[in-house]
Amino acid sequence: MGYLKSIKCPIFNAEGLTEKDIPTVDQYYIEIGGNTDKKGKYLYKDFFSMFQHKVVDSRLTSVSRFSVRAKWGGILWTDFMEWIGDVKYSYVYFESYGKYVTVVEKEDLFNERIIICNEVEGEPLEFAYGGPVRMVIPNLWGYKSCKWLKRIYFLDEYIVGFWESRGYDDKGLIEPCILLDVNSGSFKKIKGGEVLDF
Ligand SMILES: Nc1nc2c(c(=O)[nH]1)N[C@H]1C(S)=C(S)[C@@H](COP(=O)(O)O)O[C@H]1N2
Ligand SMILES: [Mo]
Repeated sequence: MGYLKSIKCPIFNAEGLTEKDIPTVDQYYIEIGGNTDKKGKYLYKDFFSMFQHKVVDSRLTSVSRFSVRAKWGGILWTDFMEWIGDVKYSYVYFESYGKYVTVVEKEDLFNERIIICNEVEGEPLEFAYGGPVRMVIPNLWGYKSCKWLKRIYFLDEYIVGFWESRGYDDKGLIEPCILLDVNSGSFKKIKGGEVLDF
């Protein structure tokens, strides 16, 4: 059992995806698109071999009032953007292997802990938590962190995402509230913005 499951981290799966709906790791690809000359489909292995593996300690915090801390491993967004190079965009579009879409504003993508994640606490990211590949954007509500990641597009215009079309805020900034700290099992008060620690 992986770390997240062992601490009973909630599992969100709005599109009702099952393991059969996603390709096996040797056929899994990530598609880069939009305003970039790096556009194309990259097989999982080829994609991850282009970057150094890094680990960040951060929290995924859901508008449904929980926050979970973990060591997330994968490709730092800053490293990814360095490879992308010169690109003009205002938004980044993330789409899953299901019907899940979410779009993030450029200014919210400079956080150094944003990661294209394929590992949690040294183990491969489990299917239930978005494996083999998901986004972890700790400075925004969890609905901006797309699981079962398939597409990353650099866009000029905003597209309304899955939860955003159902009333969730388009920017997704974390607001002050009281929530469950999944790691300790206790309720904590947060002051808004990235939850760095309690
Ligand atoms: N593809 C996909 N990504 C998703 C979701 C989803 O339903 N489908 N739920 C989002 C929401 S609302 C949150 S809080 C986090 C939850 O991540 P977890 O299921 O690993 O706890 O994933 C986000 N990414
Ligand atoms: Mo969420």
